[in-house]
Amino acid sequence: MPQETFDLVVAANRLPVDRVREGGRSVWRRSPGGLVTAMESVMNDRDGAWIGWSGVAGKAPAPFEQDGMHLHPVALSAEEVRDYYEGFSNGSLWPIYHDVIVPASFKRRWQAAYEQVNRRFAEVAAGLAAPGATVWVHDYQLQRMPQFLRELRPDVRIGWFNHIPFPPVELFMQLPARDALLQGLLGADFLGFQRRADAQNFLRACRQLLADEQVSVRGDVVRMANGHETRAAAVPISIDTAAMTELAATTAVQDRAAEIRRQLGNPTHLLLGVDRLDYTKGIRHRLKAIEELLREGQLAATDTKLIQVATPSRERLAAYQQIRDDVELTVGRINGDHAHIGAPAVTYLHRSFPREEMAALFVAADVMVVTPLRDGMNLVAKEYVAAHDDDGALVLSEFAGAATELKQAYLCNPHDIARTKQTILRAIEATAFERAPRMRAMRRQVQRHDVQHWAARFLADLAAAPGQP
Ligand code: ADQ
Repeated sequence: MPQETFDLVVAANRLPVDRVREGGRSVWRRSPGGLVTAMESVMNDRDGAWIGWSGVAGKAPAPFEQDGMHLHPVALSAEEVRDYYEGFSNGSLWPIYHDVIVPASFKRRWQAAYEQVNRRFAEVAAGLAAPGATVWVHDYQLQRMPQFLRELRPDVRIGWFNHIPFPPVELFMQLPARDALLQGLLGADFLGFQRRADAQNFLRACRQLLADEQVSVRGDVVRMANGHETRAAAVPISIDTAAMTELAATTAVQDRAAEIRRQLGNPTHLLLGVDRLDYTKGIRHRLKAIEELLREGQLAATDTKLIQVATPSRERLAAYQQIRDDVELTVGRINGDHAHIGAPAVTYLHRSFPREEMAALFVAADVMVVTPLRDGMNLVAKEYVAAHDDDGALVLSEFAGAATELKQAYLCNPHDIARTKQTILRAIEATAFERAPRMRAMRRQVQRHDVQHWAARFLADLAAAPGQP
């Protein structure tokens, strides 16, 4: 029997579901997050399939349906998880694409596995795409896939979206696979980036590194020797704003927010940090600023509290074990110096929470502190703006993609601890009169530019891209 084909195929490293145990048996549960919500509505409209890794090494489970989406698992062996995912994706690409906050490592074995897995994704997509279908590829783990897919299926429209920054050419050049990565992406018709600066970095890399390949760049379009054209532009991602605002307004979430504040002794100022425990997120810099403010007496632990949620992430990699140790040591020291019995200065939570609890935290916090050293976008900043009322404040790093959109935030350079301290103090001390217009302007921005708008714009740009000669 011929395989069923689809008009829209989404490819991402992970499927939008996790395998969890429920009542003694193993079931699939939809992973949280705006991307899944956004793609779900697009996919239901267009009868789409999603291909990705299930999260478990070994044989791939059979295709299945979940929430109206056709899910097609791609198998990864344990070695491929080590070499393609932990190695090339997170040991080579992730540091280079985030300003080399930690040094990048390169291994030829990793590069070979990356090629192999990207080729497999392309083969699965080629088998599932209907004639003339649209294939939407996601993120830095799949940069070789567009070229492989174009070779197999010249008839399909291929788009790729980069969730993380695209580095300046001086850093990108360090990658031994640099030409292959660019050629891989040029298999697509349209490339979406978080910021204009990211698209510009990509175009500059093509101009500088592929000149000998008869590749020419005009405006935001790259033309290959065979005439195929690829357009690169900014399409900033967002959140399901209406859903977050609605959830935050429910009695259950409002009551829980009040309870959180009560449990902390009703502090005058409640600060909040929410990040994946990643060295790019600037958690150490944030803690250092707050520790100094407490030590100098500019903040008092009796009336100012910080909740830091640090979601477990990539725990098998040494750099992630290191950042966890550093953060936990610092939290321990701050509490040792400033906590009172039953009243920690920093409440540190190293686990995942349901959406309702996250919303309650956003509602409860007077000041949201988002201080990445480099971040593609940062959805947490947008979630806070959507969830909190007018009497809130967002401290936001200039190095988060969100800073180009949320201009009314209290912007800071997290490397500059002295100024970051001043910015945090300003946000804490701001009057309701100063805060309200900033919060309203930012909320309007995320209402107008929500994740549904993002997905529609990406697909429209992909459909309109020049593509084949
Ligand atoms: P991430 O680096 O994962 O994403 P981010 O944009 O902050 O970062 O998104 C994290 C999401 O996870 C948010 O929706 C947040 O609410 C949720 N979350 C965090 N901690 C949680 C916890 N403990 N429990 C439950 N939920 C939690 C990458 C890029 C970003 C880019 C996104 C989307 O690194 O720059 O914004 O993709 O493109």
